[in-house]
Amino acid sequence: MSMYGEYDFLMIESLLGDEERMVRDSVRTFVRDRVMPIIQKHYRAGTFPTELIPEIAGLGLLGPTIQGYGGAGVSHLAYGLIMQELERGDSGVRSFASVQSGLVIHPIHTFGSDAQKERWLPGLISGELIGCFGLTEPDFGSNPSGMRTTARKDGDGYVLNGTKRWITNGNLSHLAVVFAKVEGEGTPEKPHIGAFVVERGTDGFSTLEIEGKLSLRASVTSELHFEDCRIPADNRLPEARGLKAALSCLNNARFGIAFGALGAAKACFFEALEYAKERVQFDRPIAGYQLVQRKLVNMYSDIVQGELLAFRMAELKANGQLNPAAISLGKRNNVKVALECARTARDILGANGVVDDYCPMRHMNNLESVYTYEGTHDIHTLIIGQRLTGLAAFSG
Ligand code: TGC
Ligand code: FAD
Repeated sequence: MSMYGEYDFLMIESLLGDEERMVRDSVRTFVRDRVMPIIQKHYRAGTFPTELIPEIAGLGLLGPTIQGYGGAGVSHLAYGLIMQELERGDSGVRSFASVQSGLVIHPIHTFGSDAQKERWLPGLISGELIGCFGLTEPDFGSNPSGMRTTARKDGDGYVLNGTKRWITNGNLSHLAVVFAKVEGEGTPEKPHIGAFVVERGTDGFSTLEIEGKLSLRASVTSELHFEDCRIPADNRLPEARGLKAALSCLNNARFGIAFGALGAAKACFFEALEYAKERVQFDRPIAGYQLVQRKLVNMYSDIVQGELLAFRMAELKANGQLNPAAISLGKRNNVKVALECARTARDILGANGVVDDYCPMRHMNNLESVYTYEGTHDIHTLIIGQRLTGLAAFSG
């Protein structure tokens, strides 16, 4: 079921072009037929459904906005809708695709040389190569500028040392896009940050999967270790200059999350709506009680407003006018909406809401990670606050 058709009071469907509708419908069918039957099993086991990777790639969902190298070259709105449909299934499946597209394919496409693009993009887009994005470190999450990972120029290569933590797709990856301070570049107080592609199998590079997650269980999250890890100079992305390059990649991923989170919210809303119409207490369906209707109406209202925000973001992005503060507005608002919808849906389902035969608690647990990654809710509060006041409140 969708927010379209009989539920589309604002005729949002009419904002979609034919290609966007087709893309959305094909991903929706894929999620219904291929993700939903296996997601409970993977979530319980704490495994990512790697068996779906060829189909995800076959549908053109990896690097879908890229023109050339095998990319479908779809619109930004279509990209957002892909993220939304994937996250309707599970945030872990959306994370897999958004990291590969927004944080691996995008930086190589934007900051790489022609030779680097030829070398890695076709494999990443066809799903034969999986990548990850290493920015966060154990002691530097919200404040990546403090990173300790270093790259030292040594002959015709660089030697990397350091640790990246909380890295989506880490243990699945054939290559990692890693940010490091380059010794001897910039000033001692503010060393230059560069981006490097490190391939699995390189001596001194290892990955360790993080166990015990109660959120995003159907997603692989890892630590990346670099110990005197020597890579060829050709593996440095030449156009990635400074932290700005890393932060600009986040714009893409945050844009996708603004759409994606609403997919999780919709899944929760429709499950709660159906349940409330069926569930009888005190001789009436609970959907007939005013308090339950208010919960459903609040969910619906928040989702529709979030959707309008996301669609406007896509419009601005298509025109090259989407600024970081607007992206923060979308990520911050829509993830909060989704988390609240998941909690409300869980409530409407009563005791049934706490088991994984129903989706709200799985989505709720996932959304706790989404609330934190790609800039925490409060970091986005501060980004918007800075834009409004002209004053940065990130540090004392
Ligand atoms: P600051 O001095 O503000 O900025 C440094 C330079 O970067 C520019 N800039 C941006 N450029 C493009 N897009 C953006 N969004 C940008 N934000 C900042 C800025 O203009 C400046 O340029 P220049 O030319 O002056 O050098 O940097 P700061 O160190 O004060 O930090 C600002 C802050 C806190 C907003 C930033 O560090 C931040 O966003 N922190 C949050 C970190 C974060 O989001 N990490 C995400 C890691 S990846 C991840 O979570 C993947 S989850 C998996 C999935 O997506 O599924
Ligand atoms: P911290 O920065 O320590 O923040 C802790 C708390 O302090 C938060 O509430 C925060 O809002 C608050 N806080 C911090 N600074 C301020 C301030 N100045 N003012 C007010 N409050 C503040 N990273 C990657 O690089 N690649 C990935 O693929 C990736 N995948 C991830 C997958 C998962 C499942 C998770 C959970 C995280 C992932 N991350 C990834 C890391 C993620 O980006 C970080 O967790 C996030 O940026 C926050 O950093 P932190 O966890 O160190 O929290």
